[in-house]
Amino acid sequence: MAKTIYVLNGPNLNLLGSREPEKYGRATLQDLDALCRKAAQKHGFTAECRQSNREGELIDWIHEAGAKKAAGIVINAAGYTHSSVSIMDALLAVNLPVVEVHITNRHAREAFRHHSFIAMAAKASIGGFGVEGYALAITGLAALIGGKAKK
Ligand code: CA2
Repeated sequence: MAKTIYVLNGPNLNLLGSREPEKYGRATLQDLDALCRKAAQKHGFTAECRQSNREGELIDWIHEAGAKKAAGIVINAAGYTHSSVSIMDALLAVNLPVVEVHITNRHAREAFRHHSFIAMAAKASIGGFGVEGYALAITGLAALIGGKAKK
């Protein structure tokens, strides 16, 4: 059975496609999930896509990924990126390969978005490619852990 990559999305990303399209694009969360499933499949993995507006739920899913020995985690913690020591601690605790992804280039935005707690628990970070960045993050994670590309 294909190993699983958890794709976790944080607060407000359920609004993708319906608000601020100039910043976050027109793809919906459903479109994003489909894009991730396709990218994972291409590398011989299954994507388990989840979104929550609650910090504790995101932490529970990180623990679940650890308990189920997932292949890795791709995470856009959204606003929690800049505030959540607890999400960082959970990622460090499960000791899985983590790739941080952001839709926008947070370094080109307000100063408070420049610091990321998630980056401290991640093998790599990517941002500024819109939702396509998730496919790039999955491809990068697969390369890090030795996924099998499918023709
Ligand atoms: O660029 C990203 O992916 C962010 O993680 C998005 C977060 C922001 O706080 C980070 O600094 C960078 C905000 C997510 C808000 O999601 C929305 C999606 C559509 C419409 C409105 C908000």
